[in-house]
Amino acid sequence: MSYVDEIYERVVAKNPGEPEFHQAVKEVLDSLKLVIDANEAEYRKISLLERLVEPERIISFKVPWVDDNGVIQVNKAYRVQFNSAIGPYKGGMRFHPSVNQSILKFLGFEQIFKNSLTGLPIGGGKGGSDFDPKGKSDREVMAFCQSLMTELCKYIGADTDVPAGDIGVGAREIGYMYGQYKRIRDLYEGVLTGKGLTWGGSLVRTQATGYGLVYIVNEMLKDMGKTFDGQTVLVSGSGNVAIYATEKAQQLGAKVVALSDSNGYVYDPDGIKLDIVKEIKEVRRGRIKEYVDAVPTAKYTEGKGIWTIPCDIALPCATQNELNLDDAKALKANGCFLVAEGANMPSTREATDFYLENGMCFMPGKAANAGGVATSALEMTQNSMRLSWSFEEVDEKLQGIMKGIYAKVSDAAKRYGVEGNFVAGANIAGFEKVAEAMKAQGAVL
Ligand code: NDP
Ligand code: 2IT
Repeated sequence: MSYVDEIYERVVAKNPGEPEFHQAVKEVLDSLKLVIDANEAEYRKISLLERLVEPERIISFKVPWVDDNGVIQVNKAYRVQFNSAIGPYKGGMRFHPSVNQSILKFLGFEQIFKNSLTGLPIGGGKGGSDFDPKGKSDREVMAFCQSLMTELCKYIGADTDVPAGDIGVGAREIGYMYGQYKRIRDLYEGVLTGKGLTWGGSLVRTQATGYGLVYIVNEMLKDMGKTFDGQTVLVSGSGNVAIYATEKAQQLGAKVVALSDSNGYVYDPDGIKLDIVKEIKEVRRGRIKEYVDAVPTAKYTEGKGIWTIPCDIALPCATQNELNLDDAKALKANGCFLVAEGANMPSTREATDFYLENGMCFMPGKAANAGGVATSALEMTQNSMRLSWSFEEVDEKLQGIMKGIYAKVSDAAKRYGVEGNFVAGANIAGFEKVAEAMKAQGAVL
């Protein structure tokens, strides 16, 4: 059996009941076959893959907090410190009822390669809780965040592990967690990113993931002799990534016709009016169906189905496995030629294989959504230097980073004889840097 297959079997056997983690490992290992087969003896000798698929540390803890009725609630929280070969653990915190160890391990594993692709010195980590911020009062969210940080603050630090936002964690949650960290540790340091602009945050961080996604798609389009101008675009989700992907795509002349949430999707053939979406989602914390109250010519449909709308470009920006084989087929049948992932692993493996086998241009999340964490790393840099850069300065750096990622990903695919396969390109290019660092540092991780 090949080294890669052997490791995958071992991962499945040793991590039972963790399907998302198995899925993420399989995708990466399948791509790495090309590299590993060429260097098998060397990698086997240092047990590189055994070490790569095992998190350095998982902290799992209970978060008790008091709700508005005076009742004590208990949630589970985790921080997966996956790999620190190239820098301190870096990755978001997700608050969603579906959160479990499998999901956080898949996200932490992906983050290793994504962070490597940015070219910045950040290792891979992820955390979160099964706490659901939906429908909670600000005071309840504060109580939860403070209780979580009372425990988490023992394990993180500006040079150790730097969490940020993800699903269910935005500026409000980062603020409450940061305040509690500072209070307990008595350190005013860049321990979290995505902070508010008056207390150490970076300009462009809010927009970074969505903007970065559109910047890398722009590079892909350039190579095909196309531009965003006049393209019809579907964006799933209506949270942080979806909103700013829509904003930048519109600025570049695209027509974004749909957005969604976990209840359903809106279709606006005239083009989504983003100021209305921002008011609903960022101010009122409402649902996407409220869009049709303000825009009666738009249509709201309950349930899945967004991928059946005809488009040129699809940008899944909600959550893992939101786009399956049937969705991929529907996209292709209706004229979609390019898919780029704002979310982490939104396409199932079958959908991904379909894009690649049917001539669709596809950029996987670990490359396409790396602009968020890259800008987080720029926030860390500014915090260390104790200064802040202008919007234009950060945006320019972000554009440079996304161009760099596209170049690395396409180059790695070419080097290994799979030109245009950006799944292989992203996994290989991300892996190469981490593997070299692990080799150099010896049997410490
Ligand atoms: P938000 O919480 O701001 O928004 C999440 C959006 O996705 C909401 O519209 C939400 O709908 C929808 N969604 C979440 N879970 C589900 C589900 N199970 N089924 C259907 N829809 C769902 O999160 P972000 O925009 O920050 O994150 C979106 C994706 O992007 C995630 O995969 C995240 O890991 C990834 N990402 C985020 C980065 C960041 O900087 N924020 C960076 C890189 C990747 P509803 O309100 O109904 O739950
Ligand atoms: O998935 C991701 O890359 C994020 N949620 C952002 C992580 C970060 O540290 O900014």
